[in-house]
Amino acid sequence: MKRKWWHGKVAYQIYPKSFQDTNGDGIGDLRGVIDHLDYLKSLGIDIIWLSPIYQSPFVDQGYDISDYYKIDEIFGTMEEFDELLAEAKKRDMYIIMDLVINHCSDQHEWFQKALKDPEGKYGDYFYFRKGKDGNPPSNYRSYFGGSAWEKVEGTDYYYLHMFAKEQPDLNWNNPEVLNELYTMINWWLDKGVAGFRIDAIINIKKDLSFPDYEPDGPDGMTGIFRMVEGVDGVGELLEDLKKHTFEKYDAFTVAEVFNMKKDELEEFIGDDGHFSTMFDFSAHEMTFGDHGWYDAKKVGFDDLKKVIFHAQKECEDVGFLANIIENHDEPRGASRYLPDYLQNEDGIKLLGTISVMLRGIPFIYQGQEIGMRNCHMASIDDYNDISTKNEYAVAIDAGCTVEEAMEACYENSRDNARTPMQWDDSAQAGFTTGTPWLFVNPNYKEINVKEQLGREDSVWYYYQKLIALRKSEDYKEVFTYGKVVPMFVEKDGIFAYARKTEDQTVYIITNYSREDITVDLLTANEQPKLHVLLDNKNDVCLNGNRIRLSSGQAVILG
Ligand code: TEU
Ligand code: CA
Repeated sequence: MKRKWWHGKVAYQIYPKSFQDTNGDGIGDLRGVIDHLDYLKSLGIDIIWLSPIYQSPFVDQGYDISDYYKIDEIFGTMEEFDELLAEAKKRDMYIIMDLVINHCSDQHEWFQKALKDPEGKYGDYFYFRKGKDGNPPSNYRSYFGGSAWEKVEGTDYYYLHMFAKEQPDLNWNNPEVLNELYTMINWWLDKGVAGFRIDAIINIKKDLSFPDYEPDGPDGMTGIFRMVEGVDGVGELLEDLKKHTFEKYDAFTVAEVFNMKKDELEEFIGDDGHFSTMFDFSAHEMTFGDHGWYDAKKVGFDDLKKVIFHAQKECEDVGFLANIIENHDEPRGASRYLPDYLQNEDGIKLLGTISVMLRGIPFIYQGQEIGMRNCHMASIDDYNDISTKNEYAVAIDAGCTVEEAMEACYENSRDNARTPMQWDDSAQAGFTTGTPWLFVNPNYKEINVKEQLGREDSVWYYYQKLIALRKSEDYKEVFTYGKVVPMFVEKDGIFAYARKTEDQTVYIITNYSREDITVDLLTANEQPKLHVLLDNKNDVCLNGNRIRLSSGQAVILG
């Protein structure tokens, strides 16, 4: 495998709206990010991914961009962005932007012009098609509910939107569109961003015959993912994209790709893949219900163990995954994956140990480093997210009670992870002096950065130690390049693996059961003396090669 500059780095996702407000308008801003660079540096972060900060009407929280060359004024100015780049550079940190290019906002100039003249130049920037006998061109359901085709008033035309109707899909068959996008991407790279997290990119290739499919629900429609899955050729588009942009800058790219197949991994994240890396969503994919959040499946720790090992195995000779337990679209990992009896700091540290020490690029989502949890809001009106509102409606339509539909939001809402960052125990968790744009989780009195920075055994310091160990001189080689070798896979309650290079081995062993568990690590002759490198409870019982872990204990030995 070729060595790349980003190997061995640790990344952190900032959701700018909820990170830190500095001017009292209740919305996080760039100044708030700049002010916390030292905070992130001390945690051990190298790469910062900013969720979208471009000009946007925020129908989908900035994933609907109306001008790719502007910073939205709620976040600040381009000067402040340049300042952020410069300040990050001073600290040897890298900024990556969110690249949302499957679609733009309906307020984008291109789309506004297209609406006026669907048959003109800008009409061809999008997918305008005539309806069929008074119906949309095909029976696709968008990701956020309802038809993926929106009628243009006063014409026979509909336009395609895989997400909200305010997010029209860009026509990737039009060379002019590609040219516009490549120019824009290179403009940001020239500015000094180190790369991109690439949004929803697997959706860019359409089947231009837009075939109808057998309905998969009572609405007579089929989820639009069906069309994307059924069409070949996305690879050519992605290769072209890379050649014209990222490759020239040796940029770091992390793609949002779901349901990747093993035989496509090399093409996507191999040495010369379309992307540097992509997120491992295999745990999240397990939750997909047949209909929506109301029938989402629970993922237990046994399942988590299975899918993580599976994903690691598939990639070990190919490339690196980006490992997450949560992000801005997912509930909090602590709330989602940990059993009731591990809903505490030990459990949260255990989960962090498993994720951060895997082979790949760890991505820590803001607040994960203090163990932030899901947030229960009283009514659907308190939620802001477009997807949450849709899934709630789907649940009610399917016959769920309000309580059941709310329960589905508690478990799955994207707003669970979007509540403001909890900095301290003052009003609004120190996030803002004004009224926050989204409800602050009332648990901020107990769970906040300030409290944890004042307490040596906190989740925060534990994450700091995990990262420091991962990057330490003596162990960075094995934690970066060592293979993941699953251990005790048949043993209930143990999630353990070794990281192994030719001349070094370390062990990550965790007990997620209710009971103490004793395991024998290795046969004596295979074994030099083991040292405890990290222990979330600081009391591990290591006797030769025999180790006893209490419930919720996580240790790293080397
Ligand atoms: O998400 C893409 C995507 O496929 C989502 O529908 C995802 O499956 C869902 O959020 C899970 O609940 C990306 C962004 O991460 C998301 O925030 C945006 O809403 C979406 O693209 C549209 O840009
Ligand atoms: Ca602000």
